[in-house]
Amino acid sequence: MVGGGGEVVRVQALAESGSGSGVPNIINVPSQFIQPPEKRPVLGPGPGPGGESGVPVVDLSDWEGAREEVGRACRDWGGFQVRNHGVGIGLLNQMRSAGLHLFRECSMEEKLRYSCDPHTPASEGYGSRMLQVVDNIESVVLDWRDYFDHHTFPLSRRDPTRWPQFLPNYRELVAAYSDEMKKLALKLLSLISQSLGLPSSCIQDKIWGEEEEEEEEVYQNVTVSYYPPCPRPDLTLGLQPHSDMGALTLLVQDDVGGLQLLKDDHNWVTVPPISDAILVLLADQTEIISNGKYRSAPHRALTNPHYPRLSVATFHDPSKTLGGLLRDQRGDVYGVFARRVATRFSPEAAEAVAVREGLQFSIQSGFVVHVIETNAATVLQAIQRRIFGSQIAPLI
Ligand SMILES: O=C(O)CCC(=O)C(=O)O
Repeated sequence: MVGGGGEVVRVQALAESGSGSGVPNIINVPSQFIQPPEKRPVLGPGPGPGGESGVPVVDLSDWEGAREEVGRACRDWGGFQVRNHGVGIGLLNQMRSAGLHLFRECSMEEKLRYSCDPHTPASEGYGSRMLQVVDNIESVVLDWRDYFDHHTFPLSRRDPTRWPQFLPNYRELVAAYSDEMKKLALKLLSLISQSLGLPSSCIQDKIWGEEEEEEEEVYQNVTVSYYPPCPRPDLTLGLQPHSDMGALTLLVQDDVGGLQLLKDDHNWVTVPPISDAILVLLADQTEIISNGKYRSAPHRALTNPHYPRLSVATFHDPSKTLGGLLRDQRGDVYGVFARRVATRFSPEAAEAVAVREGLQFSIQSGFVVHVIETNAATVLQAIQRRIFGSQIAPLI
């Protein structure tokens, strides 16, 4: 996190301050972490590992059956867990365990050698707060989380020397994990395309280019998040509500639990940890590209007073250059999208939107981030002009 004076304070160090033993020790949380009353979570027991919550679980070993279930889950939830996904449980466990090791066993000095630049959006490395464009940094409520972000695709962005070496095979492990997640993301996008009645490579081609260009066009980041135990889970959030801005996120969590999906715009539902499952989250560009037929999944992370929690999120983002927006003949889907996004974000987040050239939404690395304009025509024109040029290829 960036303090008022611009200094970076690590949440883990804060949580453990005073104990001298690496054990959580603080009793109260600093005011910067306290959510306003309307944002505070209502805490309940929640489903335990493998418990029932309603979040769909899809078995990918039955491809035909999966297509329909995936379509329903994308429409109703924007997210679902998958099993029999083809990624070895051993690899998932190794990544979880290495992530925990990174935060629990590596010295702060070692982690700080890989600090990301707190002033540059989406910079790689050890961080404590995702950069938002804000007028008043003091007004932002901070997340109870530290993270380590790895840039993994395209390969021209992948530089393992920027990743720590605290385990002899850590760099190879992250590279192998990234490769497997990319394969799964491609499989899932083809299933999602088919579930929309489209040819299987349709969405993939739109967002990542035709096959021969693919290596250079997939943008992928692997982010390991660490949520230290927090003495006031009723007042704080590990991660504030947001939907991801790219195409598809694949998330693996440990068995502590705390991730929630927003169902029907008002009901926070805990995603039960399932050790061999991977959570698939549709992101904003998939909502846009599906003409709003499928939705991106707003989600947040709770804190808890007893255990540190770990997750590994792999973000897949569209290439920066392609045009693939779907045209909606009625012209109002983008209005629906804009209204949903506008109500989803906090006033602070909305304030954080950089308004450029009079457009009521912000662009980061070529993507629409927060749309706060509710006029469909303006949004559509703005997206066309700023991202996709005048060539818009209808898909549905
Ligand atoms: O830790 C989690 O479960 C959620 C992580 C997440 O949403 C993110 O990194 O954007």
